[in-house]
Amino acid sequence: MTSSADSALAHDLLVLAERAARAAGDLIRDERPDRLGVSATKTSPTDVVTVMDERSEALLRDLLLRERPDDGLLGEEGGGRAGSTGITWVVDPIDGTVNYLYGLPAYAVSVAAVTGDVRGGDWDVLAGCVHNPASGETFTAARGGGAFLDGRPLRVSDVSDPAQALVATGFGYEAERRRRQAEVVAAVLPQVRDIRRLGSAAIDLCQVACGRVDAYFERGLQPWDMAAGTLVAREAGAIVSGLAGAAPGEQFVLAAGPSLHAALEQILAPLRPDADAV
Ligand code: LIP
Repeated sequence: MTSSADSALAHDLLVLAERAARAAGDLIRDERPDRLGVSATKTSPTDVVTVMDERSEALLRDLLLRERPDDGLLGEEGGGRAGSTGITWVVDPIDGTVNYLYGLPAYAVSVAAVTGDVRGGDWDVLAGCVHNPASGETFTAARGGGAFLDGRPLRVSDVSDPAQALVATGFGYEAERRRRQAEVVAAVLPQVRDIRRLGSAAIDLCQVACGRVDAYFERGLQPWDMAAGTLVAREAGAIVSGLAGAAPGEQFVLAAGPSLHAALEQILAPLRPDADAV
């Protein structure tokens, strides 16, 4: 992002992203039925979809494409729609669906405007918003414009020693992957301050951005889980990558401040957290 025109576009996209995320957040918070059920499952019987996931994504789709009808859109619950502007909206209508289903206040609406090949993994985020309607917290970032929590600028922590690091992580829904992920966490746990498992990648990445955790890693994230949160974390000074210089993506994501990232990667890499079988 270099020119003032690029910055102006990123700002305009961020304004729309935040408006959409807040509107969807109000919907899922205020219209959550007392007896919320599971309307479908995906990769496993515990990978659930609720009617509110579907309603939230419909609201996001309608609002974003009403304002920008020629953009593309990729949502967790509705597949994709190609656009002609080069900009694709990547949305997670409820990130942390299981938390939402159980009434745990750690879920978010994640909205990002990206350019490039989203499905192919070669994409850049221009603007992103992660809104937690339960807490009311809204994380925002425009490319090159910094990261903010409710308008206050964010900076990652300066922890450099893994033994002092509070590290967030998450797990997939399939048993065999969870078994491997548990092996990785068991090996990491004695080498760090502690582990946190919040249940939403979008929120985890934003916690790195504001220093509430010092690092976050996970295997298996989809573009909608991570697009907005990755920009927020990077704009707050985090390095967000895969392993060995790879781009962050479904294979693996590690987000940490620059003084911690390499030391934590040295702990993680030998454990092969980017592989389901070793
Ligand atoms: C969630 C991710 C989280 C992961 C959970 C789940 P969902 O996304 O944000 O990082 O650990 O297992 O995949 O399914 O709530 O949209």
